[in-house]
Amino acid sequence: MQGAVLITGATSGFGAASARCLARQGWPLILCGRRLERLQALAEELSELTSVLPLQLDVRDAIAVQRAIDELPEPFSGIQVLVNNAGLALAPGPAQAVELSDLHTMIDTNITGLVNVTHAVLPKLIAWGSGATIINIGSTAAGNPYPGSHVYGASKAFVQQFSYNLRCDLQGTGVRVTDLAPGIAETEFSLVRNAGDAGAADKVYQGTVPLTADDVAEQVGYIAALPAHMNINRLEVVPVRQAWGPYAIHRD
Ligand code: NDP
Ligand code: 8X3
Repeated sequence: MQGAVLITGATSGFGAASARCLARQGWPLILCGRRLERLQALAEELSELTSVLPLQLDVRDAIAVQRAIDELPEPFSGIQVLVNNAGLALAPGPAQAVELSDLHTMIDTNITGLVNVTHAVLPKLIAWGSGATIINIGSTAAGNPYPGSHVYGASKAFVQQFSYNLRCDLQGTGVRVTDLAPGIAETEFSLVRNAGDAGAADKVYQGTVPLTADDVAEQVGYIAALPAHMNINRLEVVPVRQAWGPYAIHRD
C-alpha cells in the first residue's frame, strides 16, 4: 500500500513536475503552496490519476503548518513521503548591497520553513516506518560558492547538513532521508530571484541547456520508489553543460 506524499512548493517548477510524476506512480498527493488557484488547477488535472488534496500553506508559519498536518483528512493522514521543495533565492547582488529583509525571507523559507514542515510530519513518517522517505531539495549552491549566492547557498548547505543529521536521529526507524541537489534548472526560480524581471531571468538560461523541472521530478519519483532498504544520502544532478569553475583571482 502507498501512503500519501506531501510536496511543498507544488504550484510551480520542481514541485508541480514532481506532483505529475508521482501521480503517474499512483501516490495520493498533498500539494502545498501559497497560490491556491494553481494548487486547485493541478489537483483537477491529476484527479484522474490519483487522489489529491490542495493545501494552501505558507511554510514559514509554524502554527499553520502544525495545524494543517494535525487536521489532514483520510486518505491523506498517513504520510509516507515528504518532499521539502518550497524555497527561493532573492537579491542576486552582493551581500553588502542587498536588503536585509530579502536575506531574512530566504532564511525563513529555505531553513525555518523546511524545519517547520519536517518537524510536523516526522511523527507520521516514523509511524509509517520502513519505506518512509524525506526528500529535501538542496542545491549545487550548497558547496559551490559564487558571487550573489550569499544566504541562498548557505541555506542549501543547511539543507544538506540537516539531511545528514536527520539520518543519524532516524536510525532504526526505517525513515530515509535524501538531499537531492540539482544544478541549473529552468523554472520560475530565476524570475523570483530577479524580482519579476523576465529579461534578467531569461538570460540565466540563454545559450545553454539547463535541466528541466521534469528532469528533477524523475529523480524525486526514483528516490520515492526505491526498495525500503536503500538510502541515497545525496544526489547531485546537473546538466552536461554545467561544471565547476576555477577560484576567482582579484588582480590590481
Ligand atoms: P519555483 O520558483 O518554480 O518554485 C518554488 C516553489 O516554492 C513555488 O511552488 C512556491 O509556491 C514555493 N514557495 C516559495 N515560498 C514559499 C512559502 N513561503 N511557503 C510555501 N511555498 C513556498 O522554483 P523551483 O521549482 O526551481 O524551486 C524549487 C526548489 O528547488 C527550491 O527549494 C529551490 O531553491 C531549489 N533549486 C532550484 C534550482 C533551479 O535552478 N531552479 C536548482 C537547485 C535547487 P508559492 O509561491 O505558490 O507559495
Ligand atoms: C539553484 C541553482 O546555480 O542558481 O539552486 O545556485 S544555482
